[in-house]
This record gives sequence, structure tokens and C-alpha cells, in this order.
Amino acid sequence: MKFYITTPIYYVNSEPHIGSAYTTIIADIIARYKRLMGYEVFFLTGTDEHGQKVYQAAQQAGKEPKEFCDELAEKFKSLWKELEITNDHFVRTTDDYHVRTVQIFVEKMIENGDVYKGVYKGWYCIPCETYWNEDEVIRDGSSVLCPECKRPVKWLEEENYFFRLSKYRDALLKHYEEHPDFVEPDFRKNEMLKILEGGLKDLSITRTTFKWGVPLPRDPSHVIYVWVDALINYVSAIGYGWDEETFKKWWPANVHLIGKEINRFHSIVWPAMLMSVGLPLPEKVFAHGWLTVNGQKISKSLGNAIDPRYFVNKYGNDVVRYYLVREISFGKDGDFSEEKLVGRLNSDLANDYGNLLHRATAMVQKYFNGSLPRPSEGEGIDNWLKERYFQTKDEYLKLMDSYKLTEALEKLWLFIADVNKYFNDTQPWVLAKENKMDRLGTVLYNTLETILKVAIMTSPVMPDTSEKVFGRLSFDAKPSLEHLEEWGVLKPGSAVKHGEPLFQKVEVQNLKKVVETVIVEENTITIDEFSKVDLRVAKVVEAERIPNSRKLIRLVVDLGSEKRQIVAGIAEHYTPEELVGKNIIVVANLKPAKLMGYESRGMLLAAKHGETLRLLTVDGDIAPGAKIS
Ligand code: ME8
Repeated sequence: MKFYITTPIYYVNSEPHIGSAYTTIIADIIARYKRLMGYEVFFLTGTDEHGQKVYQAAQQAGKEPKEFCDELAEKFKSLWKELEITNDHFVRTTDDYHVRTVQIFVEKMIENGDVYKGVYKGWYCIPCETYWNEDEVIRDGSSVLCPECKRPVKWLEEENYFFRLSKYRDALLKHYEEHPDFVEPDFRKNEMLKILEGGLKDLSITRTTFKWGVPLPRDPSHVIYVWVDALINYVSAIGYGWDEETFKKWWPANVHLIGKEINRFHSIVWPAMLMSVGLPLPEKVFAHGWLTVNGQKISKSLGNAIDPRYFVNKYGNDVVRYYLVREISFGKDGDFSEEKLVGRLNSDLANDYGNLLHRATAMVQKYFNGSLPRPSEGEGIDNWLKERYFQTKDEYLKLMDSYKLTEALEKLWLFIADVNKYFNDTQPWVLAKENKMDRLGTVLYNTLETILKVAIMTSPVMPDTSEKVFGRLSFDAKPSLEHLEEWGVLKPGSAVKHGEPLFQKVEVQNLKKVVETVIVEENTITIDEFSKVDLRVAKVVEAERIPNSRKLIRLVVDLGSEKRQIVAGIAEHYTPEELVGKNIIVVANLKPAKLMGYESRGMLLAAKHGETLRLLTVDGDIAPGAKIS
């Protein structure tokens, strides 16, 4: 039995954040669960490195694109290592095998008659790397915005190659009909059906106005559209075009796990591309919701990215993983809250789970010398516990198999509450006092056997904790489905180790602002970065309005060692006469720019509030050119 699971490959325009970590962690949980169930698993993640967005980010960083991508790809890899992600491969779209496979794939689409040359006239959103039609963009005054990310789009007019996406509409609808679980959750499938029912437009799949991409072999002045390039990673990484045997082994993927905003690419464009080259479609696309902060999507470009390391270092991997699955209802959006994380840690993990193990192992240590007692014939309550276990196990497996991860943990914790009830109702401390050692041994055995089951079932979510529990219970087999199917896996007489509680509780106070603090820290700069800005006092010696401009004034300022021309948009707030003689603050090392034909060498600083604008000056007299630090 094989299972092939993928995450999106992440853009390397910026470092990974809790959003990309979320998908990767969930995929890791599913991969570990499938391994536990006995599947041979291939778990793929990686980075999306071509396209305009990444190219621009490299330029802004002053680096060659490949060098920039190498650095960022390393950051993703090292974060996944820290988060104990068990991916089997990490694909990079700049890898040679991937580039060749993209070329083979697209050439095949061409050979199959699905590509033609045309002119693309329309909008393009660089942050989303997405084409938008006139009727899709948002108009806001004079701005034209992307309907997805609400940032400005650019007008494109290029000769491109087009993929006959429209041709596949009926075949896609048929596939959706025949495979009702192809896209999940249901409400996401319905969004796709609506798009399909509205009809599909052909898709531009090459670009000529920039070069950072995979060249089209037959016409290398074109580079292949970054989304087409990226989607092909799902087959390039497993050998399409270079290792047919491996490819056959793993394809089709069992699930592409993605965020909801890229569902159209995965549930419409990608399946149509696969149909075009004659490959089977993936079994499922699962589009989960977004992590939000105060209702806003977490993303680097919105400036509210959270570094998962902060929480992992503070609480540990397992707690963060448990929180993400248990608290953020899988499939839907959910707000990231450290308070809620701590709430889950204190109640579900420390109280319900950790404390139960702690109490049981303490009693085995005290009354049985740390050796697991042999259970006797059970009573009604023991049978009830066993029944509750088998019922929970069945429900848990079923829910996990259908990607209902949050509900699976809910069910499991209802069971843990029942194990606590069992422990309290059987009153082992009274049994000890009354010297009913046989009965006490049975209760402790049953309690620890259920804890072992819980540790096995939660091992995909909290692998480190489960390892600890296995150690305490001297369970050294490789956990598997078999261990869940039978009761009595623990061997009487084996060592039970009592130790530190599994989880430490955390005080809830002072947490409210922490998420905000992390975000602010992400947006802070170092003193070195600040000192790159050369701020100087400058005395205005000349000022005049620029003819035909409502806003611009040309200033000549004295910087002590030199005089400079600066053009500033302040004519609606100051007259030239008011300016002459003022000591103002300028950024002296800004790259020169031309405004209405006038060179401006520097920028003055001003404070703005609503319609009011006031220049920054110094408090008292000081020599022109004085440095501000
Ligand atoms: O879209 N909440 O890359 P990307 C939950 N390169 N998940 C989030 C998230 C959030 N706030 N923010 C990001 C791309 N994600 C393309 C994909 S695949 C062939 C090409 C996760 O770096 C989520 O899985 O923008 C989302 O779909 C993905 O990161 C987007 O990553």
C-alpha cells in the first residue's frame, strides 16, 4: 500500500512563516499517520523559485536570483528540520531534473495539440503570479487591484503561448461528478464547480517580458509561466520524464494538501494539464483554510507573519502541532492565539493527558516497585473502559482516514476524559489503603494500557511526547495498527518509569499581546540597518514652485559641505517664501530621482496627519550638515 502526499511548493520571495509551517505540519501528521497504518509513504514538499515575484525579491536583496533562491531554500529546509518534518524529498524548481521535466511536459501538451500562439492582453498580479480578466479585477478610484490579494495589478500585452484550458471543461465536470470526493472540503468543491459551470478561458502559459523561468525548448525567447512550472513539481519529483519506474510507483498522488487561495490552480488547471498529457488525476485535492491574526490572513507581505520558531522554542513542537490541529478546525479559517494555545496546553495536555500518566506511574512505582502489575479478570467498569477504547479507536481511524483531523482529536480527548473518570471512580488510592493489591494492579494496568493506545494514536500529532510515553512504559516495538487492534499489549512485569510530568503548565497572564509582539519584532530593524540612512540637517537657501505642478517645489539646501537640489511634494502646504531659511531634515544618501524633469538628490522628512503636513526641523540652531543619529 502506497500513499503519496504533497504540500504546495512555497515561494522563496521571503522566509517561511507559521502559514507555510501550518500546511507542512498537517501534511507531516497525515504522512506519519499513514506510515503508522502500514502504508509506504512518499511525502513531498519544496520551493517554487521562478517567476517575477521571486526575481523582484532577489533584486531587492541585491542578489543574483539563483544565489538568493539557494539561501532561502536552505531556510525552508532548516525550519522543516527543526519542526521534525518527515518529508521524503525536497523539490526545488531550479533543480535540473525539474527543469527538464517541465520542458518535456509542456512539449507534450504542444504535441497533443493543446497549445497555440496568441496575444495576451489583460491584468497580472505579481504577488499571486496570476492573470486576471477585466471583469475580475477590483477598481478602487484610479487603482486596479487583484481580487485575491487586493494589491495593484499590472497591465500586460504580450505574445504568449496559450493552453486550451477551455477544451477540458466538460471532462473536468465529468471527473467531479464521477469522483465526488475529488476536491474537499465540500464548500471548496462547490466554488470550483461554479467556476467550471461559468466556462473556462484558455490560459497563457509562457512569458516573454522577463527571463527568470524555464525556457520553452522550441521557442526559448519564452519562459514557461511560473504556475505551470510549479504544478509540474508533483510529477517531476517522483521521476516523470527521468525515472519511469519510480513515477509509476507513486503516481497518482493520493492528496495534494494546499491552502484555499490556490485551489483553482490545483483543482482545475492542474487536472486539465494532466488530462492533456494523458496522466491520471490525483485522488484528492484538500484545500484547507487560513490561519489569521485578528481575522487577517497571516502573510509576509501583510507584515503580520509569525515565526513558528518563537512558539516552538517556547512550548515545544508537540504543543504547537497539537494546538494547530485541535484548535483550528481543519478545513476552515482560524485565528492564531497564544492564549488559546496555552489553554490547550494546560487543560488537554497537562491536566487530562500528562497528569493521568503521572498519577498512574507514581502508583506503580510506590506499590509495585516500578514493575507493571498483571491484570486479573475485570469488572463491569473495566469492560466499559475497553469498550470505550475500541469504539474510540474505530471512530478515530475513520475520522483520520477522511481528513477530519480536528474531530479525530476531539473524540480522542473525550475518551481521555473517560479514562480519567475510570481512574477516579475505581479509586486506586483507596484500593491501596485497603491493601486490595490485585484489584489495584488491574486498574493501573488498564489505565496504562489505554495511555499506550492514546500515545500510539497521537504519535502522528505529538511524536516526541509519544516517544517519551513509550519509554516510560518500556514499549519498544515500532508502533503499528496491530497494537491498536489488540488489548493487552503491555507486558506485565516490564519496567514502568515514573518521571517528570509530560507537560508543564504555563501561566496565562501577560500573553494577550504576545502575538502582536512577535509580529512587531518581525518588523523591527537593527541599529545597523537604521544607521544606513544618512539623515542630515539642511538649511533651505532657495525655493521655487515647479511650473505646471500643483504639488512640487524645487529647493536648494545647504548641507555644509555642499549645496543640493531637492524636489519635494509640499507646495500645497508651504509657500516657497516660508521655506527659505528653515533648518530641515533630509535623507542625504537616497538614490537620485527625476521628478518632472528635475533631479532630486535627497528627500526631506515631514509628518503627515490627514490633510496636514509639517516639516521636521531641529530644536534650536545647529550647523547645516549636522548628522542625525
Ligand atoms: O502559493 N494560513 O506559494 P506560497 C494557512 N508557490 N496556510 C497558509 C497561510 C496562512 N495564513 N499562508 C500560506 C504558492 N499558507 C505557490 C504554490 S504549488 C504548485 C505552488 C500556505 O509560498 C498554504 O498552503 O504563497 C498556501 O496555499 C501556501 O502556503 C502558499 O504558499
